Amino acid sequence: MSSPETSFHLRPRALTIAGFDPSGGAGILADVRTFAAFGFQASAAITSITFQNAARVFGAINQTPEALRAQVLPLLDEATFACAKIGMLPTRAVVLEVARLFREGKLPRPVVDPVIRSSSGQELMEEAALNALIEELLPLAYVVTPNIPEAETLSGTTITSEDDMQRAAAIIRELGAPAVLIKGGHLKKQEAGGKVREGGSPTVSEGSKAKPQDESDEAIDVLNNEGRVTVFRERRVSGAALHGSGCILSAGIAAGLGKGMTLEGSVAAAKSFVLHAIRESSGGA
Ligand code: PXL
Repeated sequence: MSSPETSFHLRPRALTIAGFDPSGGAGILADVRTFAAFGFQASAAITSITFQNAARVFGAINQTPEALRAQVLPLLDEATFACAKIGMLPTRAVVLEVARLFREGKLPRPVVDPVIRSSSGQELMEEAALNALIEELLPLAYVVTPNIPEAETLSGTTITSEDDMQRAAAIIRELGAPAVLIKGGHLKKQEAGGKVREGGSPTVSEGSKAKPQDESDEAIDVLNNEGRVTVFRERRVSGAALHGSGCILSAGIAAGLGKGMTLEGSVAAAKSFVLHAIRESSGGA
């Protein structure tokens, strides 16, 4: 019989390059938990050590590009990674180094979670890093996964409806990302249109048909995969805002891709994993 350690070393490998949140809610610890749950051996390179709790971020010590490279290179010497995700990138220099590492060709195309602010509202990325992320990293990504405020920043638009989400996703694709998933958790309740679908089954949209409805109790995510739009509709879990849910989602998508699933299938699998985590954290079944 194999011990958990033995089987761990037989698993496919997944890499996260992200920030460290000591609370374990977000960042690398959330990614590692997610990769493990999807059956991967997780490796991690830290871009920043943050000081925070659920209420606020107190500060951070960002890593240098050299420290980041020094963490990643020894891993590449001995392992082949099935999937990768990128989270918090605090500085322009770190963004450029990450882009360089991926361009060197030993890593699979990453899921890029463009972490700009913490859920408690503090900046986690310096302003000068954003252009580098757009210019250098979006074209290397498999998919980029902004939430609504991040999608507004990337697209330069205001998002208050499902139509706006679709428009912003197309704009972010024009910036160079082959695929974009905009997470609608921050969309105001009355602005999400359409019918509630149980189980989060995706509906393929044939255009912009969103109509605002007050009754809507949905969380909507919009995926634009090389021009093919899929809208994921999920019943909103009332009162739920799980610190780190964006990290868990992007790690879960990377894991699905690492298992050879389609992007649409990976997003659906990651979403149900996040929903499970939200239900657990809010004491539900
Ligand atoms: O959820 C965004 C996020 C990502 N990565 C790190 C974080 C946070 C939010 O606080 O701390 C390290």
